[in-house]
Amino acid sequence: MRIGIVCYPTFGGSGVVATELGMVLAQKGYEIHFITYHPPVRLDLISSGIHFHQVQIEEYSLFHYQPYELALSSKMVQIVEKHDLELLHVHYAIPHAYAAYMAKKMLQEKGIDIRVVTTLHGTDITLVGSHPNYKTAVEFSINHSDVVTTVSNSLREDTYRLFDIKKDIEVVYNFIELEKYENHPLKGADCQRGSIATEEEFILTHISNYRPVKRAKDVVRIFAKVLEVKPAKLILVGEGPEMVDVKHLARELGVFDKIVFLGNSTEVDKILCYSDVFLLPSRSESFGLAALEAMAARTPVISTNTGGLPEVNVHGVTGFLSNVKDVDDMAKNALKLIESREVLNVYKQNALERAKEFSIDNVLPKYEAIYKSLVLTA
Ligand code: GMT
Repeated sequence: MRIGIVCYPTFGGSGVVATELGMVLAQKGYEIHFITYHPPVRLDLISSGIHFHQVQIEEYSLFHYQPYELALSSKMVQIVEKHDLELLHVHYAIPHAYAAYMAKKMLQEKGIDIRVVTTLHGTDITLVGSHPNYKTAVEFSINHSDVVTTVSNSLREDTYRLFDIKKDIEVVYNFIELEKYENHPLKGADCQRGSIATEEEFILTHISNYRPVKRAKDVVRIFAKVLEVKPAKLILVGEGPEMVDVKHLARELGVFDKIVFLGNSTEVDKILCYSDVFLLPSRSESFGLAALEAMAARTPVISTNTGGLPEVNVHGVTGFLSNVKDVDDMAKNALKLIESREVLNVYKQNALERAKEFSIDNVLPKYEAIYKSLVLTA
């Protein structure tokens, strides 16, 4: 099957899911065409079955905003025609589902019936998509996709609650490629923790894009409370608008020197290999792919109980859930996890066992069934 995948090529979870899905499909013999403005960060371009088509924007001074949707939908039409694609799978509604609808209409004029799957990822519904400035177009493009999926039950409910949706929405959870973690070259070789922390220190980790929705300053507050009781280090991975405030707060609380700032990284699996506790105190989170990646690396999770997080992180088993902003509770729970190495090892094993339920082997057949149902009825 020949499939076009449209996504954001950045470090965000939706782009990661789209990229990893495309790469696994290509390994299974699908012909995968990524259509984005930049090669996706986790894309291995030199692998068979993977093609990349860059959406280029002509800068024209008349425009205050360059018309990306026009360039994207034009590119989709060209690539569908040139490579005889059978289906477009767009990740993140804004503006991908809208551009796909336009491409579909343009292709219809040429006698081509392209099927469109839209996967909703989170903020395209909760924070951005339902804003009155975008809602009409987002609702329209969801209703005109052939199949709509969400990455959790919680996001499915949010979509029905926030929009007037006339279609069935199917939940297809995010997935993990466990082999990446299980066969990691560093596994069993103690992950060179020594380069990050002393033997007595526990390692807490947070990975995000440091947008306000992640509440990254709560990570520093939790860490400061943990440090009052246990020796520890905090690894911060990623970059984003709140990083300056995070550093400022870390200095204010006197914990700056105990934090390792790693910036954006494509080696998340190696970093998680060092970690003892993963912190995700988000205000809103449709799924929490970063938490799942941590669990796959045997790292239990301290998170909020918002959105889809309770569908991933099981309270008291793979970590703990707390109310948004309840820093005291999250710190208390983190201390429960690291009470002793023996206790921590139990949670670590539970985290891995839970992650296995989201293995690509369980999730991929769901996407494949959707693709087949659409292409065979075309
Ligand atoms: O969390 C972000 O800011 C990035 C965002 C994205 O769209 O790339 O992540 C969303 O999609 C991920 C993949 O499905 C989910 O795991 C994240 O929970 C979701 N983020 C939010 O809902 C805030």
